[in-house]
Amino acid sequence: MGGGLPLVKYWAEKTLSPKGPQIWKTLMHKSACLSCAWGTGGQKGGFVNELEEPLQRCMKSVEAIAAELQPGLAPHFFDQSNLSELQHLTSMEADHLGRLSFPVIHRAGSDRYERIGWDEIYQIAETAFKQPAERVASYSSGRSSNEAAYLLQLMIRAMGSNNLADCSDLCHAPSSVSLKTVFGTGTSLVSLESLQQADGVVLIGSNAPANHPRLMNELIKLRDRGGTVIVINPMREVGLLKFGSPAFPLSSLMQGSEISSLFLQPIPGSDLALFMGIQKALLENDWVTFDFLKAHTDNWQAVIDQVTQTAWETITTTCGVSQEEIETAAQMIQRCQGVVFAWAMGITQQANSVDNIFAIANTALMRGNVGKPGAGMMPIRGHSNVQGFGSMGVTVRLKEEIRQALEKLLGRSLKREPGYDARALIEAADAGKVDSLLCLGGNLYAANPDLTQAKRSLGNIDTIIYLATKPNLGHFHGLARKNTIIIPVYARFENPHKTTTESGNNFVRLNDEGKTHLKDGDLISEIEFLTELAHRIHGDTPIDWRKLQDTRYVRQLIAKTIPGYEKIGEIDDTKEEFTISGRIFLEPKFPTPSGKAQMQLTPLPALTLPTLQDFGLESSTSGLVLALMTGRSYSQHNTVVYKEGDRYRKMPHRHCILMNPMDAEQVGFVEHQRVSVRGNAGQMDEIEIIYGDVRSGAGLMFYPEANVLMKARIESRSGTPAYKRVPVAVFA
Ligand SMILES: Nc1nc2c(c(=O)[nH]1)N[C@H]1C(S)=C(S)[C@@H](COP(=O)(O)OP(=O)(O)OC[C@H]3O[C@@H](n4cnc5c(=O)[nH]c(N)nc54)[C@H](O)[C@@H]3O)O[C@H]1N2
Ligand SMILES: Nc1nc2c(c(=O)[nH]1)N[C@H]1C(S)=C(S)[C@@H](COP(=O)(O)OP(=O)(O)OC[C@H]3O[C@@H](n4cnc5c(=O)[nH]c(N)nc54)[C@H](O)[C@@H]3O)O[C@H]1N2
Ligand code: SF4
Ligand SMILES: [Mo]
Repeated sequence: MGGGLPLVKYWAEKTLSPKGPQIWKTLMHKSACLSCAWGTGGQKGGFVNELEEPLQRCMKSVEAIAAELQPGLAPHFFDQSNLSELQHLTSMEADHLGRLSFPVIHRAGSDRYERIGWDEIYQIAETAFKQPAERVASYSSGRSSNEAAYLLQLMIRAMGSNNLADCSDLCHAPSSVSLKTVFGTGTSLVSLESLQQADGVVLIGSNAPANHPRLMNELIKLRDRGGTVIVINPMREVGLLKFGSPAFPLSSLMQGSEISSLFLQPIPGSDLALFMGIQKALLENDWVTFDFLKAHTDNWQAVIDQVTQTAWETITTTCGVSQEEIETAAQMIQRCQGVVFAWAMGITQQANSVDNIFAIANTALMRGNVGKPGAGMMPIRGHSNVQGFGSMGVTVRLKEEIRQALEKLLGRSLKREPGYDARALIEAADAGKVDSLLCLGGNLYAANPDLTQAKRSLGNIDTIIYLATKPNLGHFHGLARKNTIIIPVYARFENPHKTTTESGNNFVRLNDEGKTHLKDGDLISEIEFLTELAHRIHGDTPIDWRKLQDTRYVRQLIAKTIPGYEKIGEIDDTKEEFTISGRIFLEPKFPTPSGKAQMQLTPLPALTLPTLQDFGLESSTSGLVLALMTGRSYSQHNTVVYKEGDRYRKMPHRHCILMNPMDAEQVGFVEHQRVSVRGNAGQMDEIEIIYGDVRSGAGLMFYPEANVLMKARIESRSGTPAYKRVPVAVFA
């Protein structure tokens, strides 16, 4: 069971610790949870969701707050620690150093970071970002506010650059691309309210018990009202079978609530075939609602023909799930009045991710499960404000209407050529095409595949400026050629001004001002730094950047230029949090040129794996090749590890590979044996085998450590790496 007693114990431990009162205070602060994009918290108080339902904070929220409440780094920390020492730290050790509390610089040739004053920071930054526009770039991670995101893109675009790489490029970009193609909108079509009216959920490639715990409450409630949950995941995640939530104390203290009505375990990367199978079963049983297809979709006939022409055997051998199980899933979907299709990284971090989502959309449309209450397409977003970053224009795929509004604002035309996304940025830097990089949060180094390349690429950039709350591996390994500056910023609940964030359910929250516990620190707000830098680069016309230090004025610009965000202009007075207009679809009319959903053909993936010899190993080597899924443990937030082990998967530390026992024993391995794992970019040795309920042929390891292994394949339309099907050789 996921959640449950360990969870309650963790709550108690954390909140009764000496830091407890501070954690409680922060939990009660009127601001959105830092952790995931489910988006709990805000003006209604720390513990409610947007429907004012109580007890909506989870232990992930506590974990994230506790990490930001660490003491600051000691003033002489960097004088006493040289880089080679810092480069030996693990992710967890780096995070546990404490909060960044004064600005530092690493200069070429030095063996350490040293303190730097603000005047010099601005001088270096100003010179760096006055380089030719195509040679400057930014990268961002979705923890910062809408206001910071908006200012970042405005400043970079005003330079004439579109190089606005973002963590979403490594995450849900395929969802934005495919939803836009099919429905003319890039975000979830479902609100929380609408989810609560569904009687079916298909949860695909998501470990929600760990990464979006409050979504589990919705699944428990759905099961309680007699609804159906179909889970699709090559790994039988324990919390997807049963989950205990503190919002349901009885079930949590007893056995936990049953989550999945049906659990399907496809081969990693094969979900598209599974969904074509469900479509085939719907078709063969006469369950397709043709009236809906005719009235509300284009291209439906071609999609139906494609399904007819695809043989069952091709489908079942591609996905490794039996026809019988697929038919059961189709029947369950057919019996529901309204089904929400929700997905996360198991779907998006694939070489055919965009097609994957097309296949989910086709399935939903065949039963008319989009454009009505209680049904629809729901990407489960990552970082707490990652979706806000996209809305604010931090994207390489800027909406035409935003471009026009920004052009009016800036009084000049903006560049049309697309900029670098996260992968393109690394490739461009590797080729020596980038001089200056501003990182608004995140860990560009460790989030990327092929850490050797990431390090080399960042080392080709003259100046890198990191704005961050806590030290991470990127600060120590992602060093620029000349100057690397780390600027300590306030966390969301510490900012001296109000900010806003957008949840994955398209709900905008208002975050109150706060105070930091770092009394002797020399920190700055992201807004202050960005506006001051923009002022120095761009002057004060046509934009008075310094005036924008009052975030109320930023919100007014957002209201004028970002579609659906009109209400943000008055939020300071009304305090009214709101759902962005034009995002939730309760009728099957979509913002495409014809008003209909554009169904897409979905070619089946060819899922072959290389041989041991392809990895340069002798054929006599004892070992096997697996499709490795790399993702998060139960106690980490992205590249930041909070705790070494993963108790739910019984992995005691980070250097484990979870395997199917039959796979292991077939080649003579035993549990806890140490093996080597080799990908096409690198090798990890002394990796402990842990047995788990993962489907045969697949394995699971944790990122960021596993990112040394692969040069990931990149999906061409979204730019997102295939982190979830990495061919690796496992050998003794
Ligand atoms: N506590 C916590 N919360 C977080 C985060 C965190 O690190 N920690 N990160 C945030 C961010 S940025 C994101 S993007 C989300 C990530 O949330 P998730 O997407 O849930 O995270 P992952 O660990 O990447 O796990 C994805 C799941 O996909 C499954 N999977 C892998 N391959 C396949 C496949 O081929 N098909 C299917 N159907 N499933 C597959 C894996 O078994 C795993 O259960 O969480 C957000 N929330
Ligand atoms: N192999 C593999 N690789 C992956 C993934 C995977 O599943 N497998 N997942 C991918 C995904 S989905 C994502 S989203 C990326 C994550 O990539 P990133 O978003 O780049 O990385 P994070 O680890 O979330 O960044 C953490 C850092 O953000 C800083 N930070 C925290 N809060 C704030 C704030 O309020 N302001 C500022 N300025 N800084 C702050 C802290 O210093 C912290 O160390 O990784 C990707 N990489
Ligand atoms: S589900 Fe996500 S947003 Fe809600 S409390 Fe947990 S981590 Fe925070
Ligand atoms: Mo993400």
